[in-house]
Amino acid sequence: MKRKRVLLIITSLILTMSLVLSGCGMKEDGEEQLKENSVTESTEPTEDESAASDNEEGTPFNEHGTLSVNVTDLVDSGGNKIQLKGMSTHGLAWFPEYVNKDTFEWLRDDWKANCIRLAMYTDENGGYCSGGDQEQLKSKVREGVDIATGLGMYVIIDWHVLSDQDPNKYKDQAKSFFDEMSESYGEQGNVLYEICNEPNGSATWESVTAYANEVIPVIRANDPDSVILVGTPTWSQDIDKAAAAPLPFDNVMYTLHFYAATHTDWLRDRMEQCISNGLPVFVSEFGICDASGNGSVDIGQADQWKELINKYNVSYMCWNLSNKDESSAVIKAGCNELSGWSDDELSDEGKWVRGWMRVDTQ
Ligand code: IDC
Repeated sequence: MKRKRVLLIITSLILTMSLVLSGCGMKEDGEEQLKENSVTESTEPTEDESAASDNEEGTPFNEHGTLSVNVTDLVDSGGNKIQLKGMSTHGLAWFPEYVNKDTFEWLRDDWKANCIRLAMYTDENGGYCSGGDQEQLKSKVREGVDIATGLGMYVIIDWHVLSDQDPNKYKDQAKSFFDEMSESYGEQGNVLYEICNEPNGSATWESVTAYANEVIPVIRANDPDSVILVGTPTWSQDIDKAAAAPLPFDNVMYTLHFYAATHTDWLRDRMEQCISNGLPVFVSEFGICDASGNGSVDIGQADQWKELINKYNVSYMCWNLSNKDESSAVIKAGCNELSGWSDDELSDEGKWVRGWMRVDTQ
């Protein structure tokens, strides 16, 4: 009897232990499974999640997700029209200090900007192709993209062609630059690429087309559906040339730039005409002073631009985020604050454009 009881106890002990052990085994497997899943989730975020990962609810990207172009409209992931609005930096080589979290966050929260344009000059002094430190400039661009991404804002990487006139001049550098950038940000839905700021001088729509036909496929290989902005001849005023011979790619918009004290009815008429003819237009740069970026502002003309731009829900980015002593700088010369500007610290253009962005929030 005694032996039997001991045997029974031993058998039940063995049974219990094996059950416990197999239970542990199952649990471990289960845990492994969970871990595997979470690793898979975090290494392969969907396009929308990747930029939203560290931004709070209610940020522009969190609300609108990945953008695309629907005929003339920029639309969000739900297919609703969206108007991007915000500030363009001055040249990143000249005013790098404004690429910081406090500045972008202030623009987002106080000005109600949802987008930042990072202007990287190509040919001016310190430009990417004219003696600038390329690694430093690229890391500035990356810093700007990362800050905007963390804040849930859209961001435009602008290859700022100006004195080089024809974008073909530095086409090879543009191709490797955009290859690198789109390889890094191909998974992010908040990054837009502007492949040439303002073709001018000898650049024709044919030469811009030839350039775009080489640069856009480089971006598309890494980032098949991001929105790409293309500058038009005569400092991005000849959108009518683009309307007559648009590029053979999806999710492309054509840029129109204006300076209100110089460009008036005739350019507004052109914009309206082109949009009515089906051209997707994006105002990736404007000022309310004259085309030199200086001189006095023209509020009357600026108001007419604003009305037209809002009528067609066109996106608008203001030139420029700096305290340079010129009227297109939105911060007064002498004010060295990087955020939290009072009205007194803003230029006339700064006050006017902040008012526009804040009133027409979406
Ligand atoms: C201007 C800057 C000025 C700088 C100059 C360099 O405001 O501080 O010295 O570039 O050439 C544009 C250009 C933009 C110009 C701006 C005003 O895209 O780079 O910035 N402008 O001239 N197109 C029309 C006007």
